[in-house]
Amino acid sequence: MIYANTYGVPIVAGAGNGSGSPVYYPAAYSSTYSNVIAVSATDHNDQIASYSNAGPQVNVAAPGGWGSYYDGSYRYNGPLNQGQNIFSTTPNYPFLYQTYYGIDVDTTYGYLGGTSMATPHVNGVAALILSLNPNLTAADVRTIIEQTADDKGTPGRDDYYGYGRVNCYRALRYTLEHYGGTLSGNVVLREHLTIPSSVTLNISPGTNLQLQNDAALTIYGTLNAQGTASQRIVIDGQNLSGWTTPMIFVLQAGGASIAYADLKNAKYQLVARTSGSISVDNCSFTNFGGSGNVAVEVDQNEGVPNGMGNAAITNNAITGTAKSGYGIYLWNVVPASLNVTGNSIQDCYAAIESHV
Ligand SMILES: [Ca+2]
Repeated sequence: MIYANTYGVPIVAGAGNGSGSPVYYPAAYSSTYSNVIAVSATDHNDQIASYSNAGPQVNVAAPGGWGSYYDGSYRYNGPLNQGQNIFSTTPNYPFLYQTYYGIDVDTTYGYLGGTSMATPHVNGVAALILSLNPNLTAADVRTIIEQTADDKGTPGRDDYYGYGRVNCYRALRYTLEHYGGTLSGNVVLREHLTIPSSVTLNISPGTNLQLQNDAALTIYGTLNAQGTASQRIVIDGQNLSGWTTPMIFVLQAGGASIAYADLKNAKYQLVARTSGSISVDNCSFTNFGGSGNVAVEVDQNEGVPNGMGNAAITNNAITGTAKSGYGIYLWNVVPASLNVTGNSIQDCYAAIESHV
């Protein structure tokens, strides 16, 4: 534990299947080392499993399954166990549960119940948190998992559920909204993601970001969305319609560097109302058409008194629909420097509307 803690490695351990206290070691080290996460088990009804150990060292609960006792033994795969237990790898040779205890668990893959089955859910969430932000400490990871668990049982932390049953979705949102991180691969966002000041969101080259349910990015911190010529970023608003929710909204002192990205299918695609700096280079903007709609807007925010940083909108391809919408809209803003060059703007009501 000490060695792992020295290197910032989280250790996730099952509380034990002793049906009560105390929490077994090594899970019980969670009260001594901040890299240790002690996991209790919930059953198929999202209630603490009766076999789970409990105690002040429990940090979080996770689905551990239940099994049930009939025909004279514990059953995990029978007709009465449907939906109760946790599918997992098992040994690919006959093993003790089968040969000695006679438990009906399959070789190679099978259903079982226990805090050993609960624990990997938390390992997985910890790994996903670190995949978003590998700079987090093990203590950060534990804090995120605790703070985003769904509280169960008596209100607040308790000795059965710890801070609650682990919630992967909330943990990942919390990670980005408190610590920042990097999106990559295929990402679906179904709720607004707000990046606060002093936090940075990176979007990797090749990322395909789908915004559903009018979700969008609101940036008070920093957005780095820099694709490459061969690995462009796609941000698809899926017909996001509201003006108050542009696909990317850079606010206050936030900043954004966006390059080699294809933005599409939203009424307003990028709106910067910030005293920070923005650069938008080699991007495309399509399907924002409609009267008054805008691909790129730089707009003095009434709440931002100090003008704006540098604004560079260069080498972009902006395509309206049936000569409607504004390509680039500059409104009531005085950037420290303004560079609007090299853009190809077609089929808009106005290519560049400037009220600088
Ligand atoms: Ca509780």
